[in-house]
Formats: sequence, structure tokens, C-alpha cells
Amino acid sequence: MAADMQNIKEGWFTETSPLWPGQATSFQIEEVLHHKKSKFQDVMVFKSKAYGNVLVLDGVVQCTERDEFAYQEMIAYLPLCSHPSPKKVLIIGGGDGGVLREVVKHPLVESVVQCEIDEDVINVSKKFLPGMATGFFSPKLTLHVGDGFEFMKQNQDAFDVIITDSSDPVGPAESLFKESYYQLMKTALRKGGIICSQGESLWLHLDLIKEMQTFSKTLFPVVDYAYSTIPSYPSGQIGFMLCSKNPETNFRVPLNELSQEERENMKLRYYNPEIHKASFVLPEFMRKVLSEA
Ligand code: SPD
Repeated sequence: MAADMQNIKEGWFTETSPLWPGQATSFQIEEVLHHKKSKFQDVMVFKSKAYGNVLVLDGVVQCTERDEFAYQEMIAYLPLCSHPSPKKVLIIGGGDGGVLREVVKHPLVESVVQCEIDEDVINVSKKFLPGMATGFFSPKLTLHVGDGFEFMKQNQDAFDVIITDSSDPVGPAESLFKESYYQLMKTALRKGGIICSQGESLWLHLDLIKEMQTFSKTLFPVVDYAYSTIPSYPSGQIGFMLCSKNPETNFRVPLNELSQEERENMKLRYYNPEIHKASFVLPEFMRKVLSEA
């Protein structure tokens, strides 16, 4: 199937979406490395002038080699360092492999199941984003190509941590931002289990974040929201919705602190215990909205 080239003009890729009306981000292209429609979406990778190779799904930037670690490390270590024993982890989505790369590094993680719907994204990442795809070669991994919703229906009481590394809530990922999906994650978690999901931008999606927080609070005793800075995402930041089945969980202080030596061995570039704590400190306008009943 022919791929859509409307977002490329005069050597620049421009990211627009109804999810961030009236604003756009552009990246100068050196070379388009891959551009094809998969069974599910438009998949493109280009070599950019300033951000290394860039993965774009349905016209939206998913990760760039320059700043991906700011997202992948935070969505992985915020929940893993908040659980006393994160032995068994499920990743939904995350086809580029960056979150998986981080999860398999964690010393307490024994096994990881990853469920990604689009095999083309995995293959494209192995070819053009090798620094992210390393996790796919870990002996801790069981890879399942299929629908996350369906996978979870068949796997109950099974995981300590579930990470949802999704694209935005349009197209294939829309259902992953709904209450029914959070309900399914709850049943797929073991006692005391924790979830961490892509939670969009506080500058752009405050209504959606509030809605997610509201339904999450009806399902979990502990719900919190953190964020990371990342220049290649709209408005330069992205957040994470965290929920725990354990009423004792305090997401704001890491339970398992990774020592400096561990962080160096794991080659972490963004996450540390201080940024873990700081990522929950919200600007006043957001704190107000999220604290309203
Ligand atoms: N606005 C884009 C949000 C993309 C979040 N998922 C990124 C996948 C990286 N593993």
C-alpha cells in the first residue's frame, strides 16, 4: 500500500494532529529510511539532521535516537522502583523495544512478556533503531504479537507490573486510554501489582488526564501522575499514569533505590532517585485540577 507523504515538504517532516491543534513540530530530514503501510498503520523511519533516526507512526513521532531514553527509562523505572518485587512484567505496545530494553536491565525482573500488535514496527526497529531493539534479544523475554486487550482477557492474576507504552488515543491505541482497559489491567495484575501507562501531555490533554485519574481512582486505592521532559514530543513533555493495587504504595519515593553503581552499569541517562521524586511535582494549574473531587 502506498504511504502518505503529505507531512514531508522541502526536506522537513512536520507533525500535526487534532490532539494538538494549532501547533506543530518539524524535523529536518537527511534521508527517509523506511516508509510503508503495515496492516495497522503508516510506519516511517527517517534519519534526521538533529535527532538521529526517528520512528513515526500514522504521522506522529514515537521516538528519536537523541531523546528516547527520557521516556523509556521513566515509564519503566517509575513502576519498577515502586514495587517491592517486580518479578514478572507485562509490556503492552512498545514495538520499538526501548521500554523492553530498560525493563530487562532491572535486577529484580525475572521475566517479561511483551504484547505488540504490529510486527512491522518490531522489524523496522530491529533494522533502523538497533539501540532500542536490544531488549528483543533478552532471554527474559516472551514476545507475543497480538492485541493487548485480548491478551489480557486471557491472562489474569499474572503480573507484578504492567507497562502500557502506547501511541496517542487515536487509531489502534484509542482503547488503551479507557476505563475498560484499566479494569482489564487490574485483573491481569497479581496482588499488590502496579501499572504505569503513557499519560499524555499536561499542557495539551489535561481533560483526558483528569478523566483517566477519575476512573482509575474507582479501581485502585493509589493513583498518581508523573512526567518527563522530552523535546521531540508535543510541548516538550509527556506524563505517566501510575496505579497500585497495594494501598501502602507511595509512588513519590522509590522503594528500591538503584545505586549509582547500578545506574552506571545499567547505562541510565535520565532516571535517578531524585528525578523519580521530582517527576511527581506538578505545576499549580495541574495540581488544582487533579486535586478537585
Ligand atoms: N505523542 C507520542 C506519544 C508516543 C508514546 N509512545 C512512544 C513509544 C516509545 N517507545
